This record gives sequence, C-alpha cells and structure tokens, in this order.
Amino acid sequence: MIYPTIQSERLWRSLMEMAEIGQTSGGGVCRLALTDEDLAARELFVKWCEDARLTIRVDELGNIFARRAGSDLYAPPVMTGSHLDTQPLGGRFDGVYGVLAGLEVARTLNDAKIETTHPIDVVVWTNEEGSRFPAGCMGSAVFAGQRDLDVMLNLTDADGYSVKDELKRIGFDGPEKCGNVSIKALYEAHIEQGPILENASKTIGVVMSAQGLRCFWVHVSGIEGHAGTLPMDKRRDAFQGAARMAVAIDNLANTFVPHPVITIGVVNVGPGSRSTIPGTTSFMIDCRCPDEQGLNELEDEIKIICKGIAKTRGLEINIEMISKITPITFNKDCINSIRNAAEKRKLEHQDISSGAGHDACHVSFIAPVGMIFIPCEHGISHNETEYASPSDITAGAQVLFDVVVGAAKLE
Ligand code: HGY
Ligand code: MN
Ligand code: MN
Repeated sequence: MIYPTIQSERLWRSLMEMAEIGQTSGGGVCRLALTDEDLAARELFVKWCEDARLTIRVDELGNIFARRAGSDLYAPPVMTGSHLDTQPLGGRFDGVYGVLAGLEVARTLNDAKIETTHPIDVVVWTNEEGSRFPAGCMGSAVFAGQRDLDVMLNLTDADGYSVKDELKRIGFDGPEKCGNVSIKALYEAHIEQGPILENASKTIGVVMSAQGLRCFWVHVSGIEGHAGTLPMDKRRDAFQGAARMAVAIDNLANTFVPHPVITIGVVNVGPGSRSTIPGTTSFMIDCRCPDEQGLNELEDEIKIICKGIAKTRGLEINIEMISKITPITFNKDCINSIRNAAEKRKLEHQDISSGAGHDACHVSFIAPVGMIFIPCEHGISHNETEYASPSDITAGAQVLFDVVVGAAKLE
C-alpha cells in the first residue's frame, strides 16, 4: 500500500510559527527549558494537538504525550517526537522538527481517515538540551530509567531555581508517573547537526548508532589577592590554572585516537572582579567519543592533566561527573524499516552515526528505536543560522510517517 503523502506546506508553516516563540535578533530561537518561552511553545503544541483531536497526558517531569488512539485500546503505543527546548542561541529546527514532523504524521492520518491498531504518541521530552539545567535529555533519561527522578527534580539553574519549582510554575508538573511504559517502537526525526549528508548529497540519514558522552565540572580553587600588589610568583590564580588545563585538554582531543570531540562551553570565574586575583574557577567539559574504552581513557587523561597542573600551581581541584551516556546502537528492525521507507520513496539515503545525543538514544535502552536524519545547511546547528530546506523537511517527515504507520499497523 502506498501511504498518503504528508502536507509539506502545513509542516513548514507550523515550524515557522513555532520559531516565532523565543525568536532571537539573529534569526534563531532561545527557548531554555521550563522558561516562559518553553511554556509558550508547549501551549502552542498542545493547542495544535487538541485541534487534531489528540488526547494530552503530562508526566511528573513535564514530558508531554499527545495520543492518537488506535483500535486496540491495550496495544502499546508507537512513539515519535523530540524536544521543544533549545540552546541559548539555538536554531529553528533542532528538536522542534521531530516534534512537528510527529504531529504531521497524526494530522495526515486524520486527513486520510486512517485508523491504526496501535496508538501513536507524539512526545515532547523535557530539557533535552541540558543548557539551563545541566543534565541533557533529562525527560527521556528519567523515562527510560537512566536518571533518578528526584535528583532531576531538585536540579537547579544558575539562579537557584529548581526543575521541580519551574515545572510547577509553568503548570507542567503532570500527574502521570514518569516511565514504566511499554512501547511498541519509537522513531525520532532530527536534523543531522553535521555536514555528512549535505556533503554526500543525501536526503535521508539512516542512523545506526550514537557516540557516548561524559560531562564534568572542574572546580579549581586558589587564593584571592590584590591585582596590584601581589607578585606573580606568589599567586594562586585559579583562572590561570584552569586556562592551562583547558589548553591541555584541547591538545588531548587533537592527539587522542579514536578522535574524540571535547568542548569547554561554560566557565565561571570568581569573585569576578577586575582587581581581585581569581580564587575560584569552575569550567564544564563536554567529552564525546564513539567507544566506551576511549571514554574511560579520556576521563583518566583529563583527571591526570587537571591534577598535575593544579599541583604545580598550588591549587586545589575537584572534578565532578555531571552525566555519562554510553555509546548506543539502534534497533536493527527499525533501521531496516527506515532504509526500506527511504528506498520506496526513492530518496537518496545513507547509513550514518550520530555525533549528537538525542532523546531516542535513551529510549533505545527500553524499546526498539530508530532515528531519521535530514541534512542541515553546512552542517550548522546550535547556531541561530541553522537551516533545513523545505524539501528535506518534507522527505524526512514522509519517511517518519511511513515507518510510524508501518509499526502502528493499519486496520
Ligand atoms: O548536546 C547534544 O548532543 C544535543 O544536541 N543536545
Ligand atoms: Mn536536538
Ligand atoms: Mn541540540
């Protein structure tokens, strides 16, 4: 059976309307998790789902499940979706594309008056980006049993606001338990966030795997002092120590095999006064690598580097693990269904591994999961200029429709 085609203009319009929420002056989007912008996006999504006659459930971590009922009330759902929260200078497609492509699946089924056996849930996972609250993929990781609910609810942002209080404030502290749900399969559509598909002129990425990740805080402590009076050789300057650690860690990333990617994107220098020698500096390390053994060795190397520099400069150091995500491989049947759907639609496709982390990675520990990538221009993401073409947006959503409906079975 040839499935109906999705409505690309409707999907594009929804993406552009959603992109107005949290729009930045540089043409990107800022919708940090559980802020008013995230709330506005959630409310718009819920409205569109209710217009499409989906029933809404919200769990205790704010994950939203918009359900299109199936004929079999007891059949486990086929899930799709992604996240609505963004980076501080995020793009108009990261996450939201997977959410609205999932909604387009439901809308297209409604238009075609198709009933499926299994229900279909379009999901919005809470705090995928881990920017405001530093635990990425929070909603999906707790749902899949990889993170502790209470630890996540009590996590606070830089201003001391907790996840729990913010969920309550925006009214998304839902009644449902988070997790413990049996799922038939989950498919997530996402932009690649890298240049591989565009360079290979491919429309669809059949995602085979995703690399692992380890995030650390490194807290460096020295001694505050007067910037004008203390001779250089008498200083315990926490920032100068941290800076040398950062350069050495960057060198490690460039010399280590298999090639990891290591980023230091958050640095807090205290007390933050021009004429006081910094007594404290904390910086966050985001370290990713395709294999677990590599991650173990990188973690050891990072600790040796930081402790060695701290020792030579008379500084104290404390390294705190924030998150640890193992490399994953996606479900073979899901991979094959995505590849077959791309072939049936005569779409140029290739196998690919994900450099980025995704909610689907966490759910892959508890259910059969597949991911569909589409190219993004010049591989740019986590950047206001992030762009995906309407034709690629449509192609990815069409493959998503075909695999989700295939898994949900037609009546
Ligand atoms: O960091 C990640 O990999 C995801 O894009 N949040
Ligand atoms: Mn994302
Ligand atoms: Mn992202």
